[in-house]
Amino acid sequence: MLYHLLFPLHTSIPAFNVFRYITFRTIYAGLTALVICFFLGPWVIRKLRMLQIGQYIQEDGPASHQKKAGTPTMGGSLIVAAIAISTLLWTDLTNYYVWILLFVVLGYGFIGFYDDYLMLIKKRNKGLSIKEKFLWQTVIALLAGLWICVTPNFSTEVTIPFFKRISPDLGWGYILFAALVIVATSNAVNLTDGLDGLAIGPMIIAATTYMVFAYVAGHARFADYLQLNYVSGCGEAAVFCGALAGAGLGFLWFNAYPAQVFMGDVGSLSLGAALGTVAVITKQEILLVIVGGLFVVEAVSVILQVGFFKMTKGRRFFRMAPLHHHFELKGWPEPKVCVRFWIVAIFLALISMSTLKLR
Ligand code: 57M
Repeated sequence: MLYHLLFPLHTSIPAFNVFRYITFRTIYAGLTALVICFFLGPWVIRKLRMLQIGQYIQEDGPASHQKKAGTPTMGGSLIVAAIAISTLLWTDLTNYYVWILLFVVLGYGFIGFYDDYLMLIKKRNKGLSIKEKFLWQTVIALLAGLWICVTPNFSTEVTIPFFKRISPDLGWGYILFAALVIVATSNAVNLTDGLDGLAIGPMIIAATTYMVFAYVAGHARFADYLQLNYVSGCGEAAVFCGALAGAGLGFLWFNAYPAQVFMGDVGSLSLGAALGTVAVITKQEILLVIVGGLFVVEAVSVILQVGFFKMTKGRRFFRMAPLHHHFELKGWPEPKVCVRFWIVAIFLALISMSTLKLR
């Protein structure tokens, strides 16, 4: 909005020329989202407390989690609002990708919100059933996939990291592929969100990484130089990533150990879906396995644990899944697990950045 309101004035106020630049708008999108979370955070936490939207803690989890009972949850509503407001303020609103990203964040935010609402307010034990949640996640992801595919000049080829000459064209099958990436990322982030700061830290790191990829892929000359798939207009996704990273940092202020608020499904489902969508739009879909490697490892730990449990009729591969619980039960204090997982996420982000040169 600011871009549309202020950039046209650059003929009389030359300083407003700066609104043209994606880099400038990305920085300010980040700062705006951060400031929104920072200032509204205490108010949101107070409201959630007043409404008694406190976390119920399962008894079979690590004992250290019992003291977290009653911590306000659904703080993800603040993240979603901060991302949406900042994106609306700083992006070029004629850009298709901006609307696709907003559609996904708000759509998944709504599913998560409804799930949290059933669980906490209506006190229905488990919220939406797994089938219901999966169905709505798939519907939104398929619509987003279709929208992406019909965006002018969008290529349905898949980029394989490190192999610039191999890029299979999926044609209309790309819609299914995009939906798979979005749904899987959303659920992987949801599984990771089990310790203070554990999901939001790697989310900030992944958003920052994709901010770079979106900027480069949307810049014809840089994309050509780095031999990336050029995606006309995807530079605006960098501004969105700025908002994502900024909102994440603002939320982390309150979610850092010991957390004053949890994000709830409204946060974890929407953030994961946003990340998946950015990966698709920037045409770095498979690279997400490295950028979001930590989320992948957490999800795989659950698959392994459940598979092993069923095959061996009750034996466990890890002390408890997802993986962060395994380390907690080994005696690592919660902040140590969290910071070490962040270090792994930074390591993976750097490896993924190296694919800009290694190909
Ligand atoms: C949600 N939710 C957290 C909070 C957060 C199939 C199975 C592996 C599914 C899995 C599951 O349900 N995962 C998805 C995980 C919960 O956090 C809430 O949920 C939101 C995210 N959706 O925002 O509102 C708890 O996590 C802790 N937490 C923090 N700090 C935070 O910033 O400490 C969350 C955010 C909170 C709080 O304690 O209550 C969760 O873990 O429930 N299920 C599990 O993860 C369960 N694992 C399990 O059953 N493992 C089995 C195998 C056979 C599947 C095993 O290993 O034996 C674990 N979760 C719990 N207890 N609570 C283990 C048992």
